[in-house]
Amino acid sequence: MGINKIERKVLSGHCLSTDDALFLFQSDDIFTMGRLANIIAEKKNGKNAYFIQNRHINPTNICVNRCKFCAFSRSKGEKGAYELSIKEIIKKLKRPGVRGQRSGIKSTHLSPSFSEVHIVGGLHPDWPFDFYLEMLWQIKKALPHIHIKAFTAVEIDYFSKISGLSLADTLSELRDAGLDSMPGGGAEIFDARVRNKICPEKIPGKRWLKIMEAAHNVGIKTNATMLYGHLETFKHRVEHMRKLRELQDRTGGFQAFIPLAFHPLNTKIEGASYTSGIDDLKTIAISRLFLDNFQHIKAYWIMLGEKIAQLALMFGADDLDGTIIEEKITHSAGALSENAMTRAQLVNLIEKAGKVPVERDSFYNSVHGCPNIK
Ligand code: V47
Ligand code: SF4
Repeated sequence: MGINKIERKVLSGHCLSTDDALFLFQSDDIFTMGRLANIIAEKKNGKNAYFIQNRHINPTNICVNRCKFCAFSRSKGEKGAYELSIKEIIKKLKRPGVRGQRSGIKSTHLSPSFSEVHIVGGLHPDWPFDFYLEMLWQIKKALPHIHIKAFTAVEIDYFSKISGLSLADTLSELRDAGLDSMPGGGAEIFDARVRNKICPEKIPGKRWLKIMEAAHNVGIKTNATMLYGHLETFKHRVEHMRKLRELQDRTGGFQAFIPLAFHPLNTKIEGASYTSGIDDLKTIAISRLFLDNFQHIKAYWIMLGEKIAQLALMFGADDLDGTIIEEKITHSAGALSENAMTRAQLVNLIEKAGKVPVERDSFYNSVHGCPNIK
């Protein structure tokens, strides 16, 4: 096998094998991978690079799991632990946003007209399932036009446990209360041995996949993620993506794949460091080439940093995520990026990468009806 054989496979529209993906991870020829991944990205989405005006909210950092890679979570009563009331969540949603620290973004530059709220948080030991239903219901009542993308598969599993409801009923109740789609967090790395080292309390990979399948079966679209750059090997990454590709073949319910670059600060992963730009770009490119049945690959700029995320648009990614406004999970672990970007900054990054900025809704429809610029 060689990169030329893989190139012929890609150009003739054949699916890459796990051996091909592993070969690419072991290769340093990122320019060939990037060029091929860009060809596939443009076949799927033209020159479009998507972004969304959104806002992140984390209702609580109190979590019973305390994953070793998570610098965001706290135990109940610990210094730094917080809980937001539903009123406080809605107040945040009605406020334009906080200032960027380094870019000098003023809150008045941050558009209040975002279209999506992304809500994930810790597994709170005391909050009942009804609290989450009420949260969704109240947000919909206060801001009916906002799409609610909320709760990782890990939270859904926890809700099913605390409510005593089946997975399908838990998901249906959330959907009926206002849940529009789900993010892709909590997947981490499926390999059981590594998972046991980095997040021993978290649901197994098999359960994560089962919950996503159940969500897709009740009509809830989701994303999928992979946390990389900690203790896993390239083989673990390929196996992780293979399982996602197989589930996507069955349900078609994943919208985007998002490789999440591990951030080491304040975590309990010993000896770990930041990922390299080369590894970030390689992982984006290989995921674009391997996950042929995923329409979108997201370069989450918060974790990649603005500049690598921009380069990722030339390495197979077609989405930068959004304006974010307030980000706690990665910033607790030493993110080097800002907390927020304005719409104009996102448009500028995309244009300078030679792509067409398309402001999207949560289902990748252009909010202006056709590819738009500025
Ligand atoms: O599940 C936690 C990860 C995830 C660290 O679906 C860390 O559109 C790096 O899933 N270093 C939450 N990563 C974020 C997430 C996400 C973000 C943006 C968009 C979408 C989407 C999903 O963050 C967690 C975990 O995998 N995480 N700690 C860390 N130290
Ligand atoms: Fe809790 Fe999620 Fe952090 Fe794990 S990653 S400790 S489940 S908040």
